[in-house]
Amino acid sequence: MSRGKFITFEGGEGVGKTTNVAFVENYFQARKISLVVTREPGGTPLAEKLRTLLLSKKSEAISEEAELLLMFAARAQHIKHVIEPALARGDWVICDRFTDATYAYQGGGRNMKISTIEGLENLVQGNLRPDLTLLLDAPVKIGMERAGKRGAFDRFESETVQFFENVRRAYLLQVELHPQRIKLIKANQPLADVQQAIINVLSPLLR
Ligand code: Z5A
Repeated sequence: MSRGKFITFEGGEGVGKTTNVAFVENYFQARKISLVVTREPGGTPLAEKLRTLLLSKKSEAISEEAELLLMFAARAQHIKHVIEPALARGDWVICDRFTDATYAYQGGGRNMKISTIEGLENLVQGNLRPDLTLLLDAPVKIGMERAGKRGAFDRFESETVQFFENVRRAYLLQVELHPQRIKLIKANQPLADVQQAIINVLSPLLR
């Protein structure tokens, strides 16, 4: 049994990750690929509890250090109980956000040291890295407008435009640092065109 592929979706808020994860789920299922679709923070009962705490605006003020550690605590559970077992049994894993989000939000957004994030990445993930990452990129204003239509904002969604500009810049830096792994998809175009661009990136994996 060969190991499954690990594919992550990334991008700022409202760029279309959830929409396109569902599209790719259908695309792979139609091709009889056995897969697990999951998300971060979250994906296990404990990690989902941590997600609720991280997104809630009602909790006590969360320090930047605590936020970073809680993201990696959730990730450690997710890897051990969901991602690694799935890959080992040959399933593909599609994950809505992973560690590139930590570089973007905690690194770019909160200004946490990159070397600290790298240390935690190595501790929690060992050698595990996504085989492919699709970064959906759109101007911050577009993403915020799309996300804004949903109503109440969570703790991250309540951040400033400048915060999201810093997040976007950090994501684009990740593409420069990992051009083989991370493929940039222009998300500011009609959904059908976004989805065609996604298929163009995924289809070589299926050969
Ligand atoms: N976070 C972190 O800080 N550090 C970490 O390490 C990790 C996460 C893993 C939760 O993420 C928060 O956790 C996140 C970062 C932080 N906070 N923020 N912001 P999340 O993924 O749950 O939250 P999100 O980014 O806010 O996701 P989202 O708002 O659900 O956005 P989305 O999934 O990218 O978009 P969508 O729901 O698919 O689409 C939004 C709307 O746009 C919807 O009505 C669609 O129909 C529409 N849409 C989508 N594509 C198009 C196109 N092409 N044209 C027109 N309309 C479109």
